[in-house]
Amino acid sequence: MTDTTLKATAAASGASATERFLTDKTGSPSRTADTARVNTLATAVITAVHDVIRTHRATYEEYNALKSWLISVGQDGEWPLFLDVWIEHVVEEVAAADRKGSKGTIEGPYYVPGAPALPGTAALPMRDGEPGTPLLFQGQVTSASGEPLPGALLEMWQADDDGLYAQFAPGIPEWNLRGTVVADDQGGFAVTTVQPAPYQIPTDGSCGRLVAAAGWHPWRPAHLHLKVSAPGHETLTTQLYFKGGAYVDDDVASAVKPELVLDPTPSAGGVAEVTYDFVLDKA
Ligand code: MBD
Ligand code: FE
Repeated sequence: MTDTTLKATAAASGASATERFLTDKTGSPSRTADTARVNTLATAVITAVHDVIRTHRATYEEYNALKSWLISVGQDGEWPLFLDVWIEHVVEEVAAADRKGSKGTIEGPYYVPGAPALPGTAALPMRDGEPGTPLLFQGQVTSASGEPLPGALLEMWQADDDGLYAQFAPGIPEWNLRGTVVADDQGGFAVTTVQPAPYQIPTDGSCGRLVAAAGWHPWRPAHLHLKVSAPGHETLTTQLYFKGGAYVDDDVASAVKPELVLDPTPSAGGVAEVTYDFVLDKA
């Protein structure tokens, strides 16, 4: 660990993720909600739960365990984590069914808008001696019809070599390993960063308790997060993984796709290099 005195806790990262969601993503659901649609979805969810109870002959003890666990998820601020780990991948699958350009995947709970702007060739903000294997990540952003997209934005965020995210774990500079890269006049980018470590769901909160109680594991494979955007095009939310890395074939969040796995080549000076191009659908 880079810092042994500060520990990431479920309650602290959960509170930050909940606050972040409430700030960025809560529109006015009541203004846009369609009664028939709410009826359809809410009835279907409730009926699915009834079916589970009947099929598995769930007991009062289990009902009360569920009730207390659901209460603790809220108390720990872990609704964003729970939903993004175990539910979001299916929402993304349905939303992206007709996409023709690059594959996307889930956003997860740790995106923060407004990361510092950087030129197309740049290093992500990092500490002196930032631990981890240096990585040169380069490529080009084009439209589905093949035209370069000059000035496309690549918002990037990632965990550090301890698997921790700035703004969701203590003791890390605010924008560490977070940046908004502005592609060059050919849509090109060449970003220097470090390879992230796998991410472990906090073990001291309600999601960690579920994982332990069910005999699952709490890990996501190492990944880079990106939102790639350009005027007139659909924003691509994606993640990139590392071939052969731990948990690439067993992501707790089910968010790996074969098209999203990088295979960097070691090159001079211990820097791993990889090229990955993005294709954006027209809006
Ligand atoms: C992460 O870093 C993440 O990307 C997801 C999807 C869920 C939890 C933590
Ligand atoms: Fe992540």
